[in-house]
Amino acid sequence: MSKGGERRRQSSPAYGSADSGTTLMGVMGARRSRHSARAPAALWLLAAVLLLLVAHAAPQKYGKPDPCYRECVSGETMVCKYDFHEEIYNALNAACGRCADGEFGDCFLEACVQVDGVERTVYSINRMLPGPAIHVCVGDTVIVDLHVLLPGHADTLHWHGLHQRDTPYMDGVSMVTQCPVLSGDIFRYQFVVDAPGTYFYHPHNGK
Ligand SMILES: [Cu+2]
Repeated sequence: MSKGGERRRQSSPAYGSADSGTTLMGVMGARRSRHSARAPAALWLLAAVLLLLVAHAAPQKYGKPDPCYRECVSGETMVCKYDFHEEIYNALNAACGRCADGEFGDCFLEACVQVDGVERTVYSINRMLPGPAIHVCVGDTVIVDLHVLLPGHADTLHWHGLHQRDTPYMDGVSMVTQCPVLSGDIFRYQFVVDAPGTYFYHPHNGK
């Protein structure tokens, strides 16, 4: 949610507006796009499509805080670095305490992935689903080190809606702009955010 131009309050919802902010939302564990390879049936079942949320989601609740979550000032840019650990993870696991037994407060414990309240396996980033929101300002450089921890699988992250004019190889579509990243490998995405708005990222499974 960057605010290019004038100073504006961070709490101002950029979501779905023509505001000058940029927010990248994580949509993991869920749907892969049409052009992605087929995932095992189990994973399809397990992964629910979770879309967009919060315009001003809190900084990453698991892992390091969002380094660039700030009030944007025109001309003041930052380099914003993130580590994303993408792994197969179980929703409603022990991290959720007694969430499934009706202890509502437990459902919001750190690293608890609720999905739709059904135990299942999902792809998560930093044990969050949706993945961590990235809040940056126009002109910021986003660096995401994607650690793929998906035994038997390979993946990429597609930064949906960003033009990537000078960095097309950072678009993140498997077999189109890059080869999929094998499990155990790390791939660095690096690009400058040149447009305000709210966007989402999602995986492109390739194997
Ligand atoms: Cu995509």
